[in-house]
Amino acid sequence: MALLTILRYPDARLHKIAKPVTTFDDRLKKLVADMAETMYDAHGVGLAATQVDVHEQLILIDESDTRDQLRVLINPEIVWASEERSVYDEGCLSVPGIYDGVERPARVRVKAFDADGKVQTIEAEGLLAVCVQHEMDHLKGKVFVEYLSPLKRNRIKAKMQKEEREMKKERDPEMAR
Ligand code: K1U
Ligand code: ZN
Repeated sequence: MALLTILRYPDARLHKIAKPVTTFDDRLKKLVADMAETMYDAHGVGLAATQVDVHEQLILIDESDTRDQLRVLINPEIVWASEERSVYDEGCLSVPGIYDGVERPARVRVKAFDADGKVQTIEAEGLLAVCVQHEMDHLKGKVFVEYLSPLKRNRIKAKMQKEEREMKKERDPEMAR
């Protein structure tokens, strides 16, 4: 297994549209294993392939307290969403340290394949419903900060760009001179 690099907002690759998975082979299983290691290492509840620069419709979620209930959703589709909506303070491994309220349908029914190509239907509410919708947005090239006001989004972008410059300087002190 291997730890993968998580793209950080405002990296343009986070806005690419993911393509459907067509082959359920060992390459896909290795990608799932590497993404799971990366998600658990980063203490995330979810991870979309887009975030590790793989533009295929694959998301992982583990919302359990025990961190041993991995869900693998391939080519996920929302087949039903409740009219009732709820607001949740979302976070994102691609926008570390930023949390803000996003309103979405409170419950969703999702159809997806697992890593063996078997169809599954998931009835999601609470954190699972939030996370499924957040990760599916990643596959469409959308980051949760795009739900926030332009003022908030621009502040977040500036903060992330400043952090990126500081991290670059730490990696290459020559840049600081
Ligand atoms: O980067 C990601 O897409 C993963 C993201 C999933 C998510 C969690 C909660 C709300 C929306 C999306 C995270 O794992 S964020 C970090 C986190 O561990 C967390 C944040 C808020 C609540 C619970 C967990
Ligand atoms: Zn995210």
